Parts: sequence; C-alpha cells; structure tokens
Amino acid sequence: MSLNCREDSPAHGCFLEAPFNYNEARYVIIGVPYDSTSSWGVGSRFGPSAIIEASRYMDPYDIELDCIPLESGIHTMPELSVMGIAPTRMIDAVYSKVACVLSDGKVPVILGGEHTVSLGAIKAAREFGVEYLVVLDAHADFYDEYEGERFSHATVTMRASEIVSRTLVMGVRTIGWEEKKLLSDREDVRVLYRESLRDQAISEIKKEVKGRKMYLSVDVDVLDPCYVPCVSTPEPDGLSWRELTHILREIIHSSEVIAMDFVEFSPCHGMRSDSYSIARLVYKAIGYHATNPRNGNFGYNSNE
Ligand SMILES: [Mn+2]
Repeated sequence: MSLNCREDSPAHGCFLEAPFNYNEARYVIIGVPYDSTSSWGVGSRFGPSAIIEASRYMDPYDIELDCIPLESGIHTMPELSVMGIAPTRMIDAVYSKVACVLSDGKVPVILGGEHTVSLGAIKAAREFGVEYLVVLDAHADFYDEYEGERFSHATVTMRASEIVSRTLVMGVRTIGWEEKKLLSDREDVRVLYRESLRDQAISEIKKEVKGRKMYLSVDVDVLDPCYVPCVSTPEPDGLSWRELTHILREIIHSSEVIAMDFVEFSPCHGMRSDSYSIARLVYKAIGYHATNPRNGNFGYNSNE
C-alpha cells in the first residue's frame, strides 16, 4: 500500500479555513464529487465544494461541547478526480485514498457526492477491523440491482452490507416492497424506521455499538427537507437537527468510529442555509469524535 497520502491543500479552500497540514491533522476531509448514478436531481458532484465554502463562515468553538474541536487538526485534501468514470473505478479510487489515510492513523471524513462513494471507504475501513456499519438515510437503498446497475445509489446499502458483518440503517421512511423482501432474509441487517427512533431504541443502539469499531455513513436526506431541501431525493417527515445530532452524539461517543461520510447533498443555486447546516453537521460529528474519551484530547464527560 502506498503511504504517500500527503498532498497540497486544494485550490477551492479548506474546511473551516483550517491551516493544518496533513501530518499534524487528526481528521482528513476527502471530497468525492461524483453523481453518475442518481436517478433524479443530479448535482451532488457540487456537494463537497459547497460544504467547504460554507464551512468558512462557521465559528470553530462548539457551545454544546464547550471546546474547539478544530484544535485536533483538520486537513482538507484536494477533491478526488472521479467525475464521469464508471462507479467501480470511482469506488477503487476512494478505497485507495481512504486506506492510505487510515494507515497513517488518521480519521477520514468523506464528503459526497452520491451515496455510492461510501462503498470504497467502507471497503478500506473493513481492512482496518471495522465489522459494523451504521447508515443514517431516509431510504433503505437495499435493491440488489437498480436500472440494471449493481453499484447505484439505490443498491448502496445492500452492497455495503456485503462488506461488513453487521449493518444498522436508521431513519428510513421510504422503502420498496422488493427491498422489504430482501431485508427479511438478512439477520445481519437491521432497519430502524423513522417512527421507531425514540429514546428507548436509541439507548438500545448505544448498548449494541458500545466499544465497536465502526463506519458511519450519513445520507443527509435523513434530515427533514426543511433543513436540507437540496438532496437528490427529498422525502418528507425527516429527522430534526436535534434528533440527528443527538443520535450522532450517542453513537460516536459509545463506539469507535474510524471513518465517516456525509453524502447526497446537491446544492441548489442561490441557497446557502443547507450547505451551512451540513458543514455544521460535519463539524459536530468531528467534535463528538474528538470528545470521545477513547479518541480525543478534551476529556468530555458524556452521560453514560
Ligand atoms: Mn437517501
């Protein structure tokens, strides 16, 4: 495996305008501008740059955590050049980059792009001992094939579940009959529908993931479209900001997340609030990670 992960900072700017070089950073932002298989609302190739641009306007102090997670070091890599290539080649490119960053002991934070970008990252994480996958998504994405394609935004969780031993999908509020049938044959995959995401279910999940090495994938359409209207397939009755950040905090503080992604954001022209919200969400997740006593430098006491 090549160990040359270090590259110059990108021309389009860095997350939070952070001046950290690769060697001194704990977290590495990897933009994957790819949207070849979306069926509706193509444009997630512009997601990574819109999130990074919006992040420049955030204050790095986190009120909830009472610390500056940025002090752990966040480096932004140049975007991967994957637009227009076949999904399998894009997945290979993501795999190589993420494996490289993991082998340097850093935490890759992938910004999509459509959801298929996760597959390369999950494959890399699997080689670093991850057996457990948590996906937050409005959609089950559990088709075996979609429009003749095995690697598609609608098959991504099915493909991902073939890489890891255990998959948990949270926040689903739309699913096909065929997907439901495929799921009923799979004891290793659990779907928690949107309406069952109550406190009790979340504390059960917290126990289940405790101490486990984990990959976390957030399709931002899990949020209600009032927060993030510009996604490939917006679905009503999504999670509120508070519900989602609560779930992220519980999962990230209980388990050992080694890599994560935020996908499916398709910025709309002239709208700034949702790219800002996603930048904030990415930074929140980094903050939760940095304040997990197993991972971080901040000694934050979560209420177990
Ligand atoms: Mn989705």
